[in-house]
Amino acid sequence: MKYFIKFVFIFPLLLVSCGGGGGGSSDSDVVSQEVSINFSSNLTEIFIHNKITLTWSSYNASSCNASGDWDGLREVNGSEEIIIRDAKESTFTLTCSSSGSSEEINVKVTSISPYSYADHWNETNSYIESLKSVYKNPVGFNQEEIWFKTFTVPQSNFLTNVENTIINDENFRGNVGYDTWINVDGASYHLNCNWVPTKPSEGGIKIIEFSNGSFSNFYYQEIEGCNHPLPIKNLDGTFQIIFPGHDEGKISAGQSPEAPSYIFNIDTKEFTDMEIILGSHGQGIFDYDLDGDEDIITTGAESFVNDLSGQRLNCGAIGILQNNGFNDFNLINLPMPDDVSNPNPTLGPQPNQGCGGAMGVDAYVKDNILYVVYTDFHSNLNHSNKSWPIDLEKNALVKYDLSDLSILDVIQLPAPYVEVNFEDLEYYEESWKGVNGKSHDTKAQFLDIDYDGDQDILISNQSYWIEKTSLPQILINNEGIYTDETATRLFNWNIRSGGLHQWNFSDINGDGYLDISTTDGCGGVNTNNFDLNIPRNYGCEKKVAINDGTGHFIQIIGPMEIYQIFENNEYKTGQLGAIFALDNSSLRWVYVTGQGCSDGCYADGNWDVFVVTIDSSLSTGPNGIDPSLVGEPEYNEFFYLLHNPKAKAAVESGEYENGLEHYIAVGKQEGLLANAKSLTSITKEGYNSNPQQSIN
Ligand SMILES: [Ca+2]
Ligand SMILES: [Ca+2]
Ligand SMILES: [Ca+2]
Ligand SMILES: [Ca+2]
Repeated sequence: MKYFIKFVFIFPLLLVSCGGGGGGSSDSDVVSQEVSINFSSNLTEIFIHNKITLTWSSYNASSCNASGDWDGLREVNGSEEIIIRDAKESTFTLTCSSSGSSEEINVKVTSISPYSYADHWNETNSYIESLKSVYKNPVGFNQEEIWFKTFTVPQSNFLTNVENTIINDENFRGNVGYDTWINVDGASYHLNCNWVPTKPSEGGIKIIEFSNGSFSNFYYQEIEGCNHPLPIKNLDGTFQIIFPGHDEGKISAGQSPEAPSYIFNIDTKEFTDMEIILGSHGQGIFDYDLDGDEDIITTGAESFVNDLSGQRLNCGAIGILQNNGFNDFNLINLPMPDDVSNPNPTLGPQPNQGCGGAMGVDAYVKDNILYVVYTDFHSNLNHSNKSWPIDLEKNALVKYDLSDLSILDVIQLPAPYVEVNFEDLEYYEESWKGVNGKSHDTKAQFLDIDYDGDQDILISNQSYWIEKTSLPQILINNEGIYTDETATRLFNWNIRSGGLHQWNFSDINGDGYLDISTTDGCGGVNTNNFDLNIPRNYGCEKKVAINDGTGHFIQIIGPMEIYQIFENNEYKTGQLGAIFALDNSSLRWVYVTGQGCSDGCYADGNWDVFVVTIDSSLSTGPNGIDPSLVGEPEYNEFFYLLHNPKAKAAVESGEYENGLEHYIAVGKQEGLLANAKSLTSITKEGYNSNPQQSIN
């Protein structure tokens, strides 16, 4: 749009006499010497902080004057660049005159603010305050208003559409299982698998396919049980999607929680029983033999590690599934420290005989050493003279010689965050003493999250006592010494959510640094013992948090944004929870619930597929906006506010509405750092599987 409002003032023509002298008159030429102006702006609508160029030329004018939103004398012809800082309609007036004529033109330019803020802080804060009022221990990390206001993506940016699908399995449900996704050839596959509490062999695999952003297929396979889909990448760029067997539903029936593993063929869309029986509670993806084909390390490769009933007397519970091609895996048993096989299992547990175990595991290989992190680590409980003593209930890092898998070193990791920092934790049950401990540590991952060149470790800590918590413990590697920096690295972070068995790393805001998306159920805030009016969706473990580039994470999207409650979309028990995917920079969540079904019931074949999207891709400015809209493409709001305390103070005092406004006004001139790029190096080549470590 262009606004040209032209005011032309016509003065009576002046008769100009010339020639002749004396008092005599002579014929005069009457020449039109009216002043006229051309005056325009190259842009008439801009985002604030952007530049316009005003250009003008005049005829017959002896001078020009600017007024309105600029002022002062101007040349009779010229151009000028102007940056408009505020959101408003500006009027630039140019008046050019000669002694007898004048013209004035107004040019109008509209400048708009790109900022929009989440408006549910008061609601969120009331939940935080309610929890604080009844809980003895912290309810979250760094939950101040500034972090919520300046980063949370507004609920109004989310759109929910509903599709329908048919699933003929009366036992279909979402728990207990976790999820991830994979993007292949323009399609993305939202992946989930589950087992069902107290019900043996009633699990399912769900794969929801989107093709070019549209819902296209739902693939479903009834299985005994599984809890983590594992998409692994081959050297040639193809993927295999593995669903390792795991069925805790069998425990209540007195059975071992093992189940067959499945593989999904993306080309044929077929599921195949891999004929590998596992009790795979926790796993990691890594390249064991450095051949470019990703391999898997898993717990429960012989039996379920929590099964200390005396059934499992020989060792080999930790397995590496070495990838030799599609559905072609070689199982390598990995010894744990102080494992001693029982030569005659029929005799039962014997002193100094038996095996260790773990609930979560991850690995990487460097310089012919295999590094393995074990959570809920326990070496042989019958061993009286251990070679590798580690305190009970701690997590551990074990180094193996890659050539013969002999143990080189065992390092005790810092205790789970909650065990060190929280009061009055209780054991979930007696059998966890000495084994899982008070914190059930379900997942581990090696990742260089602070981009300093060494592998840091994330461990999921879950505690199930009255003040149920879950959080990703962050252990930063300083020259081989691991330090717990959880509390100073998580922001706008609720820990009173469901469990935390799974997260994924991908670059959600397009700055090259890996961000985290967490996922688990919606068991959520434990309000059974208190009269708290907190909606169930607040307690869902569905977070998206961005990395500042040095390993700090701030939640920008959580369950209150994803699960927007409206009629017929109330949160329902048993539904398939929101599965996140990042697909060509667009974010999407999919969840499935029974059509016309109220809480706790199951649909008769007819299911609603809820598809939640955001109306734009996310970037590094305030609330996920693109900072190039205000002319600062490299700017990172989280980095800036976190690392420049005076900028944060200026925003908290209300002097600036966000860090970016402070940067533009004063910070840039003062040389304040606006991102981590000069401090860290990103090696995208090191990112492998999608999405576990992906740059999309
Ligand atoms: Ca390999
Ligand atoms: Ca533990
Ligand atoms: Ca590091
Ligand atoms: Ca990022």
